[in-house]
Amino acid sequence: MDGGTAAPGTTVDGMVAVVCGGVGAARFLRALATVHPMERTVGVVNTGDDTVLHGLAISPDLDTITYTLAGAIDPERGWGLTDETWRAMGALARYAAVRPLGSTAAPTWFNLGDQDLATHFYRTARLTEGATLTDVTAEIAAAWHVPQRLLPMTDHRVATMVTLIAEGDDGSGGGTGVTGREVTFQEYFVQLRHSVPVSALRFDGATEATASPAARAALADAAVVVIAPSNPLVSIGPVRALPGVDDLLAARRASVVAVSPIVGGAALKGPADRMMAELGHEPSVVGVARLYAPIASALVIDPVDAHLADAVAAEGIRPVVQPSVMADPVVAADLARATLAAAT
Ligand code: FO1
Repeated sequence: MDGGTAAPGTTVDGMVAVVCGGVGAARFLRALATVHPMERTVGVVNTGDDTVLHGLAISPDLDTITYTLAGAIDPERGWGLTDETWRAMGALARYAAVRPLGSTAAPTWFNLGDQDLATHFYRTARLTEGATLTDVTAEIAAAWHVPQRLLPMTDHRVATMVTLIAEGDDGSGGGTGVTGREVTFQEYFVQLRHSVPVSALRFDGATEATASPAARAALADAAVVVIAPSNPLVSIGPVRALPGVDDLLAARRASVVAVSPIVGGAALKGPADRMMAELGHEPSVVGVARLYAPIASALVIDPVDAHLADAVAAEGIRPVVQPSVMADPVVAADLARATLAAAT
């Protein structure tokens, strides 16, 4: 474990590692920066959402976190850059109109802003030169003057794949027997606007991949590990699917604390509540507790869920009741402080 001196407002002397998805994790890291030294914070970030479009390597969760910590995120969308322009996307529409049948050239369903494109150009060029995603992520964070250490969960390709419930199938397994279509995460999330029910998830490549050495060391050596308020299935799930990660967290679960992304039975952002229900998990803090009890000793839940604290405890994880909707900076800072306190 790391040594060091506690800064005002923090209860942790050493490193804090945060297991991250996108928007929820980015906002938690931004809050954490107000109560714990940024140089002693490391984010281990989901890359199961990563995609290649126009030949460009796109890492949405890494970019959402980088842009948020740099103060450059678009606050309404929660992804992409503020004051963005979309001229390249507009120009692409010309080619989409003449694309032959069967070609996937010039996709316009995934919006890449003119300035955001520079990040994907840089990442793609450096990966082509042989740099690892870990190297490139550090370079991009440095370019944006982000002091926190941001690590992709792996340097290997892991792709979250989503099976959609087939038309006419009620998802019970006793229906038509027809398996639904499997799509990439971004096809499900952006192209289909996460509006189609899902019947299965698969993390393609995860079993052959390894956590990057830096990510593994961060999760093993940090004084405290926080599981950010991200989707437990598609944001935290891919990190947990890497060989050895769950065992590593289970072995140190006394100093692992999770923050529930489900408040009052609804997701703070995105489809986590629906997806949990569709995949047979209770869409509540109790369902979250069940998922995290093997790897975390405490779960931060919002006061609207205080009546479920005993049910959370019955799952074998200690409930910590704390306002968790990061609506303003004071609530967010208090959440970060309480989360660290819960793990020590
Ligand atoms: N989300 C959308 O809903 N629509 C988009 O067109 C879109 C583009 C996009 C471009 C770059 C980027 O880094 C993220 C982008 N996102 C977009 C967000 C995104 O893909 C999802 O929010 C995450 O993958 C889920 O964590």
